[in-house]
Amino acid sequence: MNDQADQLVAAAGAMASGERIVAVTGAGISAESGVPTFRDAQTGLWATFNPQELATPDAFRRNPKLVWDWYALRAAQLGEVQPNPGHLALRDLEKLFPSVIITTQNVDGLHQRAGSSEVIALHGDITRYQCFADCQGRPTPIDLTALPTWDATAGPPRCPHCGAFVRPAVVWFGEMLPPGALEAAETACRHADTILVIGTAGEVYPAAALPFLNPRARCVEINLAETSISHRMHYRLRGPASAVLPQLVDAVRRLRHP
Ligand code: BJW
Ligand code: ZN
Repeated sequence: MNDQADQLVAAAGAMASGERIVAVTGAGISAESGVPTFRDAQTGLWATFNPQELATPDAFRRNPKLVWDWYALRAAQLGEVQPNPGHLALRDLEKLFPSVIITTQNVDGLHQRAGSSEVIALHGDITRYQCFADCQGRPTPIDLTALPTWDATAGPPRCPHCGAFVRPAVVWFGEMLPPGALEAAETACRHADTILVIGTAGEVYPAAALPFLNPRARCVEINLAETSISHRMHYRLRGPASAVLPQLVDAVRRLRHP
């Protein structure tokens, strides 16, 4: 058996002996649905911009139209993509374990669309909007479809309550995570027997710290490549999440329901 096959069997064995699974997912799980990863999201017109410099409140303040257009393009692209076998394999884990909680950094909604029932969206939702000024308490949701049409060449629409710009309901660098989301994710990890760390570079905090809150949990990384947190994993499975996750879930199924 090669090393990868050994790791898969060992990871499946560790998962099968527990009851509570948490997945910490990142952009890599949606890559094969056709959603560019965060660091690969710069193609065409956007190739000259650093995504880390677009995903900040300062960038929006400096150039609201630039940041708005980047998000509008990405939100429009989501209309054309579907959950992939990786998302579906995570959903299928719910048939094998009493508790499966997905904590995702992704803003694409693909876990929810795949049918996973407990999804904690740590970095928000790119298809929702809110007032940049948080004028009616934090955050003020805004239904874009209920706004009067606006001149998109001039930038984002304005909040109907206070006139500030409307922004996507995502979490930018330097901002707090949605109320309760981090606490819920930390609690899930503290109770987990196995934590699957899937398709994330492990460089953005506090999400990158979640797998290590619980020294009792077994951590399984699924990624195309080594990451900043690979060395802290108990098992490392290399390959595309859309292929590796179905293999892992099949192996666990055979152990739980022989
Ligand atoms: C595949 C694959 C395939 C590809 N199969 N794998 C502690 C230390 C240092 C700094 C900080 C710290 N705590 C907080 C900070 C500051 C900051 C931070 O982390 N900075 C770092 C750069 C160091 N964090 C924050 O500001 C956070 N807020 C916060 O902490 O609030 C409290 C606070 C506030 C103020 C002051 C002090 C404290 C908020 C972070 C918000 C991140 N937001 C973004 C944008 C969301 C909206 C959008 O999408 O535009 O979230 S940034 C971006 O990174 C996005 C992603 O969710 C996130 C993570 O990216 P991810 O998922 O890892 O994607 P990639 O592209 O980086 O990697 C893809 C991976 O997939 C790679 O490994 C590939 O190999 C792999 N892959 N194809 C399997 N098919
Ligand atoms: Zn407002």
